[in-house]
Amino acid sequence: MTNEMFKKEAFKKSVKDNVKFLYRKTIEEATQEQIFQAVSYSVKDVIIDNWLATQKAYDEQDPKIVYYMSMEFLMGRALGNNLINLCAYGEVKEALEELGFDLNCIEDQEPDPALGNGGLGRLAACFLDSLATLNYAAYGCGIRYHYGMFKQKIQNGYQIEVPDNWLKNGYPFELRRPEYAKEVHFGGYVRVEYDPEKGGNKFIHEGYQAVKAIPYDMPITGYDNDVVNTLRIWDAEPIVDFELDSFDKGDYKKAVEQENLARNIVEVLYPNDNHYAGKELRLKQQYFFVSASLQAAIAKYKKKHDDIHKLYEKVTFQMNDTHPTVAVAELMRILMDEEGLGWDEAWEVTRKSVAYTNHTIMSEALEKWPIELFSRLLPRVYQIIEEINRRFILEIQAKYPGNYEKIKKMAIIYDGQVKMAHLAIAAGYSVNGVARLHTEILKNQELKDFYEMMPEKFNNKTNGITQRRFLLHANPLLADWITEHIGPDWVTDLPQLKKLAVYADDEKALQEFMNIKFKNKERLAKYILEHNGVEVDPHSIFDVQVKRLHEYKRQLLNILHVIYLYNQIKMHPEMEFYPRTFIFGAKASAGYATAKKIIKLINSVADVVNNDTSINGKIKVVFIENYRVSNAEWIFAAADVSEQISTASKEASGTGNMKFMLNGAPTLGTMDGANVEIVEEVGAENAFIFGLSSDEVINYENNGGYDPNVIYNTDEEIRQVLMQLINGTFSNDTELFRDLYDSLLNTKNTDRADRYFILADFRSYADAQKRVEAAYRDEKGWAKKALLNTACSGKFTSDRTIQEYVDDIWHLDKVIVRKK
Ligand code: 26Q
Repeated sequence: MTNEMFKKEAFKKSVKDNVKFLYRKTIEEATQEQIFQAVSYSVKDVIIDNWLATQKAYDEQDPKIVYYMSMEFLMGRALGNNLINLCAYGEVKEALEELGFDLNCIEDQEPDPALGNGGLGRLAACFLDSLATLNYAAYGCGIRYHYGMFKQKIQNGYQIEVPDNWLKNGYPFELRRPEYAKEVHFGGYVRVEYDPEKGGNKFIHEGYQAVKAIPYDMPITGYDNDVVNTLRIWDAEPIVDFELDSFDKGDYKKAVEQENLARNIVEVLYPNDNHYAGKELRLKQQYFFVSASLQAAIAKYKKKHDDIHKLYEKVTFQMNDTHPTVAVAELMRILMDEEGLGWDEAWEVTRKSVAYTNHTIMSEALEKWPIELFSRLLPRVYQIIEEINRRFILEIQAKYPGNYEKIKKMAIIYDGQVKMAHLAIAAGYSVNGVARLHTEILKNQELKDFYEMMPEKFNNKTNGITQRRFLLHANPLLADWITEHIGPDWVTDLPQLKKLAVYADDEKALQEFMNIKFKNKERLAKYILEHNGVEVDPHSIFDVQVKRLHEYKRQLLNILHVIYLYNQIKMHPEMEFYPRTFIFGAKASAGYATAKKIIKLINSVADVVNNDTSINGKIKVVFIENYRVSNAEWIFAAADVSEQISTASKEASGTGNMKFMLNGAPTLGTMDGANVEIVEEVGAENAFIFGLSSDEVINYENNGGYDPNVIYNTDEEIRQVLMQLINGTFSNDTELFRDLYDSLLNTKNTDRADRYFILADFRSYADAQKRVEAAYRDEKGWAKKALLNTACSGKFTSDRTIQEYVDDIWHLDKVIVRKK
């Protein structure tokens, strides 16, 4: 208990008052949704005091600030998380019980803010939690999309996308700040004029369209430390007629165009994950929030400091992938055109202020913008990128005289395209990957030339997750049990979990640990029955793969293996088989046909297998609709097996893998991304590893030599599984899954058959699954593995990741907040 307001009686009164003021109702008359609003306002009341106190502390102590620039923040619900971090969850739960409400149901009224796709967006959210908890001054900078990630409905086995109108009832945890609005300009042209005062040219941007960027602030509470940082997301509003430049007054066409621009720009999140779509509107979104955020950061700096040359001493911008990389040129523009710096001075400030994180080596995710589009939309910014490119090429030439290959491979502008990763690396003072293996692949393969030229910029920051949301909130039974055994310090010091290792052979402790897992499985089974109408047995093994649907993540391998097991059971009914529930959850990008087909396949297999009484319920297949942060919390807590089966080298890190581990589910996976480090922490005997190594995959990719048809022709059981895709076993329409079949065996639509090495890894995967089953039969042995996974997960807290960013990249100062 840290707050007076959370004294139960005061809190109850506050909720009643809010219901009265907001809705003119009594507690008895209010709907659950209205209670949610009222409770949230009561909580916000407390947060606001801490928020003011934090900003005052920052004002007084003047710490360096990190601006985490990201197109995505996958925050998930705020109410429960805020109560956890304010250490008021228990108190509020009791207060609401006394008023006749269940906090869980109230939490369930909150829309699940999904301003992100998957890993990259959720990482940004975990980082904000850790930054606040570790007492660092930070802003998240992003976009207030009116529609976030779509809601997924499954109809007849197909994914249907439903718009997610999360702002419909008003969102209680945001604060509109119109007094900090900024203007952002698009299009037009640049006029060059001699400026006698400057003794040089002046660049004047004219004929542009303008939108007003209005910030909305969301509080980010630290855990038990009174810190409240800010996520600032920008909305767009038209510039109304009386605000137009005198030049444009009465220009009706322009007024309409500007209004449309403002309406479109923040309308919706692009639902692409690990896939680049070169859409003009996407570039508008990027520039919109980057420009507004930089303007705000510089204005804030200038309030306290008069020397803009030293901006980097107090400010640093971290670019979450290349999506905000236009920041490099926009910062140059502001420093030169608005602050009056010369090129060299501006470049010095810029290159000391921006840093870049790479999240993918998938070539289809690399951002390249056509020059035509870029220069038309952002003429002045494009000019600046041209000059950065010109100077960068000179540097390359100086280092590698006569080597034109290098220029071809490394230039920022080449082949009619602007390459955002090259811009980010040329300008940034730090370039990092997100897991050890990923960073090594960047250095030795994808970004080899850049690493050779500027090795000092490259570093690794293995991802992490916040245990406050993914254990303390998601799994209260396990959280309490851990605290009973090792005390509460793990909440802010996750490596303390190591102390649980002494219970690895303690039968009572193991029994309790597995009882908690069972209760969580019952909770999930109930959810699945309510939401999917499928009955699953909590005694069965819960084998879970939840993540975005992507071919490289290989949900297809998983479901093909399910078909294989089904065949085995049908063929050998007497065979020993431990009942298994295969749980999937995944959204496919709306335009990704193969991904959508895989969802249909999973649901078709589920229909056949779940309704085949001859297998006695030994296998159940469940596709959880609308996988998102809120149901993820329940799913991780209930998992026995964590499926992390990406083609080695393709998954930069993964973070779901860490959430499963934290909740005591051993990894069944390839040596990819952070799986490598998970195995290193927990020991190979407590994980189930299979498949080609990243070196082997990369070698095949570079030199050829892999032919899935050889496997097809020699392995009868695999051939049977593939035949069943096109012989009517799972659909009367034998053509329905033909594309999936083809993708594995022939090169009709792609340059390579089985791009993701599914057949290559199939046998090895099936063997690993056998080992899982054998291990699970040994009850005590499994409990020990599960417990050791939790005990060894300490490294994967985002608190550790953030501390590494602070020590090696950002160099921030801790700030202590004292109230009153
Ligand atoms: C780019 C251009 C246009 C439209 C969309 C995009 C786009 C959007 C999202 C490109 C990529 C993404 C998302 C990438 C992502 O989530 N990567 C994941 O990042 C995680 C956090 O580092 C890693 O754990 C995952 O391995 C990685 O896949």
